[in-house]
Amino acid sequence: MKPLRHTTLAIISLLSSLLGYAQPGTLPKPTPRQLAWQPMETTAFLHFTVNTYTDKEWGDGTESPTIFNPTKLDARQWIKALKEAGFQMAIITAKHHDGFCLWPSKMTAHSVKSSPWKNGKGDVVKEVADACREFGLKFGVYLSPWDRHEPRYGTASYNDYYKSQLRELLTNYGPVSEVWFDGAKGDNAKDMTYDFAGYWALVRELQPNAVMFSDAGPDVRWVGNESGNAGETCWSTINTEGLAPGKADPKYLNRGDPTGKQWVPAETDVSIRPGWFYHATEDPKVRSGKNLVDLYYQSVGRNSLLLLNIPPNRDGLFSEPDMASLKEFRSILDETFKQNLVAKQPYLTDKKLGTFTTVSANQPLTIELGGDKSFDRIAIQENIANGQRVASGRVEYWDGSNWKSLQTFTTVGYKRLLRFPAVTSSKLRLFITNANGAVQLAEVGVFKASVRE
Ligand code: FUL
Repeated sequence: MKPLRHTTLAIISLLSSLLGYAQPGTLPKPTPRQLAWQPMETTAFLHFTVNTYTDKEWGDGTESPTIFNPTKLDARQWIKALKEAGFQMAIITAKHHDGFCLWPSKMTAHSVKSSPWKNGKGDVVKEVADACREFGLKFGVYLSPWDRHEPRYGTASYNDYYKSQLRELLTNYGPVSEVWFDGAKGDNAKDMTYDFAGYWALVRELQPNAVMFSDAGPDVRWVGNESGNAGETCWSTINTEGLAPGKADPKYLNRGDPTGKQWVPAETDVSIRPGWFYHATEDPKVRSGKNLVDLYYQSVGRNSLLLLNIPPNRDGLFSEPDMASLKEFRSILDETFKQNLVAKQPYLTDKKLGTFTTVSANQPLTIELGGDKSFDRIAIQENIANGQRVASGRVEYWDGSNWKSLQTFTTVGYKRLLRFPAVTSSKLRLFITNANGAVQLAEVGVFKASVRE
């Protein structure tokens, strides 16, 4: 290598590190399983256990399995409603903190097999997995590490118990696309060192295509709140090297870290109701379809993925208000995004993330609308297969005689959605003002929102 090239590289590297970005060429990239996960956009959580019958959010493990009796349970009703509302995966709480198992685990009697439901012959996990297969949704499992029932909890042998349960869930129900390791643990809980390295190795062995969620990965990270808000700036990268498994500096969960060396995108988990479990008193407090649309903009529209919880009720069904909101949610989104007003532009409107136009910082990209159009939403997407590069940008519109500023934004990543009062114009200009290398712009969409938004 010639000395001059050395110097140039050294300058680029110094500038990149001064700007606080990873250096081109060393940009973290998603694994195939992460790349398959991100475009699902809307996924569902199903919180269901003895709490549904005790009206609690956290059971203490002393609940009798005899209280679990969802006489009208119909997982097909849940998954059909989710399918019609555009959800692409459902994750069931196979075991929550109370330790009650929704499947007949061989490891404990504290499960559906000791309940009156179907005379102890039922299996909620199986019904959900089968319904997901029938309706074409991916299937995921939540298995709480914190277990307030199992006597082995707090001793090393609990790790064997947990791994045996994980093995049951990952071998008996077909493909599993996500495994959720909840980091929650009560203040007065027994001390317990989880063998996360062992749990993760087992998932990789049994379900190599599944992504794993915990507070900080290995594949998917927590967004840092349960209110449905990804960071206005949201990088899919963080640093986890040298930290305990599943740990990261909490300050980066919400917005990520542009200097992060690991690709661990944020998942936004939030409930359609105030609680995670069903409580009849919360029937009037179900989020409206319009409110769910806001959540979509605050999560998917900020480079995250929405994991919306819809808790089945005591009968074992989704309740009417929840069903109505899901329906309204999808019909508003469909109406808003039905027509991309961008006049055909190679690659940018083909709905393929892998075909892109390369844009350098501060080089305007003109977007023609083919005549005057009224619009109030813009969608921008990067080809994340090659990493995340946009740090900031702005959009201008042509008012007939001048370019006028419309919106500024920060990160893009998988998707950035912009919402603003309607303007009428025939063309736009997009500037990437700061980026971590040449930007691979995959999609640009310009839309007029549904009046119901
Ligand atoms: C939390 C749990 O404590 C809640 O009950 C719920 O499962 C939520 C998704 O995660 O950490």
